[in-house]
Amino acid sequence: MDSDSMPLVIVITHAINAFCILLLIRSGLHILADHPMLYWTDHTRRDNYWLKFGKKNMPEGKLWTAHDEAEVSSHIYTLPGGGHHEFGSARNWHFATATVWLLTGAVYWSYMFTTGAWRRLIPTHWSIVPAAYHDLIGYITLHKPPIGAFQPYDPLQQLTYAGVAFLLPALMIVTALAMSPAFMNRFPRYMLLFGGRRQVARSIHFIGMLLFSIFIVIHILMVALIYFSRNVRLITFGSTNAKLSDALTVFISGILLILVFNVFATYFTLRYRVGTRKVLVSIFQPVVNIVFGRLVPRKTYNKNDISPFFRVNGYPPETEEFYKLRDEGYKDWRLEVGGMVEHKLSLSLDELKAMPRKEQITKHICIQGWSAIGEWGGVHMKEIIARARPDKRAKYVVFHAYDVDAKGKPFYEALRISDMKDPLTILAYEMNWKPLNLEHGAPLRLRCERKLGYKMVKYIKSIEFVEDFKNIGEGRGGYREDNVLFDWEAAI
Ligand SMILES: Nc1nc2c(c(=O)[nH]1)N[C@H]1C(S)=C(S)[C@@H](COP(=O)(O)O)O[C@H]1N2
Ligand SMILES: [Mo]
Repeated sequence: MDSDSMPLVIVITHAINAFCILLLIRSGLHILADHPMLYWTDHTRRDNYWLKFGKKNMPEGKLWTAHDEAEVSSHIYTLPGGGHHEFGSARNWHFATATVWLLTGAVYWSYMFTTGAWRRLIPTHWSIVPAAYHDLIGYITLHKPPIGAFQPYDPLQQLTYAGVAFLLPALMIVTALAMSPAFMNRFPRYMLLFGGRRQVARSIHFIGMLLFSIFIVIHILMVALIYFSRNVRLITFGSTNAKLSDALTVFISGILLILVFNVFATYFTLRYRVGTRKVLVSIFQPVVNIVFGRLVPRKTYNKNDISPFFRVNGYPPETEEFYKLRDEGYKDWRLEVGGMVEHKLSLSLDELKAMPRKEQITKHICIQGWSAIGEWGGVHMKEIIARARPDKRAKYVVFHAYDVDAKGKPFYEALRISDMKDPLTILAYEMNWKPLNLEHGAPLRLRCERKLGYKMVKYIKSIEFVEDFKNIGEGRGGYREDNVLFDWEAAI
């Protein structure tokens, strides 16, 4: 056998990639399980999906929420596995791994393009197509090509690898960006790639995952069946001159390491929920902050774009205090504004309605995956800030709500004061030109269009300006961050 070699950079990036891809697929499947429906439209309803997993059907005539639609997913196929409670961890795994995967990809792509090594994969002549077809027929009819056919790859292999190493990752990145509310609302033209529809990007991202999975299965089979001893030397030591026993030891250890890591990842994530969140978030948060943190939303829609159906998340408050306010048409309800401010405020609904009115038609993106377009009418947050005059030291605004969970913990979310200056950050008392109804957050809710839905607090009770949020709730800056381990930035 002629000696052959594979550059060490490729050996290493290939190994890291194998490690990441499995984590990405498994955490991605858990994310999907939290809203197990895929659509081609952003007006998501419970009957206009093109693909649905699970058997749940929501009751007619009774209030249900998108959280009720989440499916429990298996610890084997998904990371970490479990119900909605662990969905935040799944996302944290997905984004932390994606960060490592992107860095690895950057090293790999830089190497390929700066050294001319791309010629190993990217075809430069059309003749590769018939040659690849010839190979395909060969494989289908179970004819093993001679070893000399691999220089270093045979044409079919070269085409497939080029697709998997360049096109498919690019597709995953392009569709991932289009799912971020911050990115989507800042770059509406980019969204035209997907007909302006985020759900198209989400569906294609899923199909990309399927293509990766199909590739992985066939790839493993082929390298195992065709000249395995050559392949295993190349992917471990980068040279066909390596000793087979050494190569096998490294290869088997690598596979075991990946399997053990996956088992431990689930165990640790469920056993040390908060600690795992901290580590994972610290990996991707800086990247999210740099890439998505400064994107000021600008996209608004027209009256004809409004969705006929708008899902609900979060049940209306069930406290005596709130029942009384609700039953009396919120006449005694007051928005209390306090914390580090010069002027504390206590505003009735009529006083809020007397302030300059702002109206906007925007697309809501829930972290779970669904979306809908609605009209929101209310007061811009800058009106509140101008009247309350927060202290210079205050950095965050905390929105406290009336709803309390079964353990007695109230809903709240903290955002940056700078987010309040966005043209699309309002306190809405109106939806689709009607007074905000009970399900969608009466009497007042936040709209901050660069964020995912969970930041947009409904049933607002008070607003507090603070320097830090570590003394509120569990200190992670929001009810969802505290309880289901979502990340704080809520931009992707
Ligand atoms: N007070 C409160 N606000 C909340 C929630 C909640 O449970 N309680 N859920 C959030 C989530 S996860 C989403 S997606 C949106 C949903 O808004 P909608 O019910 O109007 O669709 O509200 C957000 N605001
Ligand atoms: Mo949500």
